[in-house]
Amino acid sequence: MAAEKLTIQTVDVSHVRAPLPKPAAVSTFQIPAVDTCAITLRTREGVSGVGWCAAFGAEKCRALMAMVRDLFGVLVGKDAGDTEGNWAAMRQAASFVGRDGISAMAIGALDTALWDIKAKAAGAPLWKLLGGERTEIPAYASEGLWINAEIGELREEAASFIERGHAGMKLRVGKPDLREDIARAAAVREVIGPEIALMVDANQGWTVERAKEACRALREFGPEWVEEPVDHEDVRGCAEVAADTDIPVCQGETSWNERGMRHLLVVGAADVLMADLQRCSGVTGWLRVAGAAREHGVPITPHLFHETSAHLMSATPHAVWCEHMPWWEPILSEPMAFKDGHLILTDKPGIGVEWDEVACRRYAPAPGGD
Ligand code: SMN
Ligand code: MG
Repeated sequence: MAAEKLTIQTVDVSHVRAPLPKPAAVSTFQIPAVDTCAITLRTREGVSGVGWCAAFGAEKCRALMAMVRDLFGVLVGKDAGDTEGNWAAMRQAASFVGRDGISAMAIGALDTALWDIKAKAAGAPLWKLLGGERTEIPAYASEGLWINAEIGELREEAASFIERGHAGMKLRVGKPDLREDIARAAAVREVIGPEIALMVDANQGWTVERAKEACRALREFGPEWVEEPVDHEDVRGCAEVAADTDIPVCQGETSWNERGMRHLLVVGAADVLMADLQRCSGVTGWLRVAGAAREHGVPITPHLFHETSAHLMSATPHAVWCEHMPWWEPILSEPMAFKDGHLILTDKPGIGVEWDEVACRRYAPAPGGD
C-alpha cells in the first residue's frame, strides 16, 4: 500500500443528540435519545476521516468527548496510516484510568477515523482494504420491537420490517412476567411466519434460573438466538444458560476489548459472539476479537454501527447477521444502501460516511444542558 505519510493534525469533536422516532427501552434501561460524540480527524495532507461513539445521557457524552480530545494528544503529528501503532499508543495513554469503558469508546471513535483516512488515502473502500469479498451483507431489523411497545405495535413493526425486505428481526424480552414474553414472541412469530429469523434479546434482565425457564418456553417460536440472558459480568452464569438450552446464546455486546471477549469464549458463554465496535476499541480491536472468535470456532456478529460493521463483516467469513440500527441516519449525508434484506457495500473510498453538517448543528444540545 502507498506509504506516503499522512500527518494527523486536528480533530473536530461534536455532541449530537440524534433524535429517535419514539423513545425506546429494553428490560434494563431506557433509551430516550442517542447522545453521540461525532468526530472528524484531519491530516495535514487534506485527507479526513470520521468516527463516532455514543452513550445515553449528555454528561456521559461529554465524558466521551473529553477522552477523545485527551487521546488525540498522542496522535497529533503521527502517521495516520500506522493504525496498529496509533492504537497501541492510545491504549498505553489510557492505561492509568483503564482501557475499558469511556477509554475504549473514545479509542474506538479515533481508530475508526484513522481507518477511514487510511482507506481513503488508498482510494479504496474499507472492506476492500481489509481484504473483504462480500458486498451484500445480511442485516436484521433492530430498530423496533422494544420492550415498551404494546403487542399491536409489535405486530405492525414486524410487518413493516418484512415489507422492507428484512429476513430477520430482534424482539426485546425480559418482561417481569414471563407469560408476556411468550405472548409477544407468539404474536411476532405469527406475523412473520416460520422462515424469518427471530432474535430475542433479554438485555441482561434475567437470573440464571429465569433464563433457563424462558429459553424452554420460547423455544417453540424458533429463536435464531437468545441474547444477553443474564448480567454481562456473570460469565459463568451465561455459560450455564448456554449449556442448558439448545437455542444459541449470543453474548458479548457489553464486554470490553479482546480480553473481555476471550473470557466469554473460554468458558463457553457465547455460541455467537456479539462484538460492539466501540466497546472493542474500534476497527483494530474488533478485528482482533474476530480472530479470537475464529480460534474458538464461534461465529461473530456486530453490535450497532452497521455503517462500519458491514465493512468488517465483508472481511470476516465467520461473521453472521449485521444489526441494522439506523440511529445515525439523521446526521449522515446519506443512509447506507439497503436492498432485499442486505446492506450494500460500494466502491466509495473509506467507510463511505459523511456528516450532514446542518443536521449535526440542528441536533447539537445546548452546552451544559442535559
Ligand atoms: C441494545 C442495547 C443497548 C443499546 C442499543 C441496543 C440491544 C441490541 O441490546 O442488541 O440492539
Ligand atoms: Mg442486545
